[in-house]
Amino acid sequence: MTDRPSYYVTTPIYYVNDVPHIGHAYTTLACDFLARFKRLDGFDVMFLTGTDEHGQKVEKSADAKGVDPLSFCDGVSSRFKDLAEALHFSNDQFIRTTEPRHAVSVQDIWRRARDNGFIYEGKYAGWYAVRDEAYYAESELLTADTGEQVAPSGAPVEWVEEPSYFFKLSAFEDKLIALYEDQEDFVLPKSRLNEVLSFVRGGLDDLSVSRTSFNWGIPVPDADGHVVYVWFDALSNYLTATGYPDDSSADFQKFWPADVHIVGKDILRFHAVYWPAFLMAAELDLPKRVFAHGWWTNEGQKISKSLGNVIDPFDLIEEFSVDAVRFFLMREVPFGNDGDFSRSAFVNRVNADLANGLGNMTQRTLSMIAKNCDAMVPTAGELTAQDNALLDTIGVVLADVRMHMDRQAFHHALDVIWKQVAAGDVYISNQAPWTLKKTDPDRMATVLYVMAEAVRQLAILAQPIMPSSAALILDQLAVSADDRGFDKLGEAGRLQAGTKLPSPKGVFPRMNLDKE
Ligand code: ME8
Repeated sequence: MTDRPSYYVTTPIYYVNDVPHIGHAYTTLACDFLARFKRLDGFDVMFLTGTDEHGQKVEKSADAKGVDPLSFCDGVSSRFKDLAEALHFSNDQFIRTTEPRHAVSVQDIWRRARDNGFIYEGKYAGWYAVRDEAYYAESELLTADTGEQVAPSGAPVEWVEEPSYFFKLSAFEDKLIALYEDQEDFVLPKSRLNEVLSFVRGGLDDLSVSRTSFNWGIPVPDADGHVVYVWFDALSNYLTATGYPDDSSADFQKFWPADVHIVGKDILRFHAVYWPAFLMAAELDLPKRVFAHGWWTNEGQKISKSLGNVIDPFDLIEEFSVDAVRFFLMREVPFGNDGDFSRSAFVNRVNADLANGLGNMTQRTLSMIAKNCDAMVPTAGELTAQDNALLDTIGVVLADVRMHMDRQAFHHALDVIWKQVAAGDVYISNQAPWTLKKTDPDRMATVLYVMAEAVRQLAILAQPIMPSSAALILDQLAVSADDRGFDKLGEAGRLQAGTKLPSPKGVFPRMNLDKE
């Protein structure tokens, strides 16, 4: 047992009606960035992702392919696992809602809510959008260009009438408002709280939480013919993965309640309204935060299969590199805002910050050391004010980076680190070790030592966003695997003069705008 603090971060579980695209990669990447950061910062982390496999949408997709739902789910779910591998995601678990342990968990939450008086039998008559797996009130519907009534998301709706169990959502209006008021930062970014509040203040109708017109789902306990509504089923995954309902489970005790559910803005209502209400009904602790990020478009257009402009993350990784893709997605757009993917923005960003930025700084430092210092960490003489200024500021940026990571302001965290890359660039240009080589070799050695130290610390800080490239840099500085945690920033992990270094290799190649 460790007494390290714990941190639990989750992605949405993705529907298996469609293969993974850049949007799914984005959310999981954000969680991976955070999980890796927390691990290096001394936390015991649980990072969960997975697939959402029940419901009418998945059943219809399987039917359309002429396969049984489970075989269909097996196929698509494994593509999401491949994506996790391709993007070097460090998830501790990959949950599938078709796993037997999940049915046990969902049924347990259901029974608790029911036994507390929050679930009752009735009949649903109203609008349903299969694409969103969501019920809509008549007043929420919009009229499409075709004249048809559609959901606010644009999804087609159908009229549904069936026997159903209802969840007494209406009983939670005041409790939810109190939650948003008391638990500051329950919803981030702050700007998104308004839409949640206005939805709740507008009055909450009871929610239909079982379906009887199809059977691809988890059976409702003690109610023949009913399957649990897919969102009640899906949201419960966050508990299942901790070992719930076994409340003696070490993971449940350590990791529940979750620190943050990171989701796209499209599913904020489910996470910030329904989920806390279900948990309150079952008398379970509430997650500490829901962060809703923005939406990616492709060269200005909505990403959709019908427009044929889906960005395939596997293609991007193949053409560029995993770390370039990871870096671009987190660095380019403030986390929380919408973003546009464009090839030119990608290439410009990666060339500026990686090839010319950290890459160039690393390359210059290591190749000068290889040529002029017997391929060993050089011996530093007395440090000047400029030397100390560079090392001291890099040594303390962690506090700022941590503050931004704790609020999921990932772009700010990267900005803080890349400001130090820029400071390193200014330092090396001012000190011009290539000139000192002839005039003052001892001073050159000191400058190169300071640069190597700067690169070491920046690479340690870059590990969560670019694990492979940062490892390649740290390998070239002969930093051992045990010396790569954040506790080794600053003085604690200083490079030792005389340490033999391997031959330097380029880490970030320049990218071309035109396709080869
Ligand atoms: O909603 N830009 O699954 P889903 C940014 N199964 N993010 C995007 C995106 C885009 N263009 N497209 C998709 C579901 N996403 C439910 C979740 S959780 C208990 C159940 C990301 O497959 C974003 O995170 O439709 C969004 O919320 C999620 O994929 C929707 O995935």
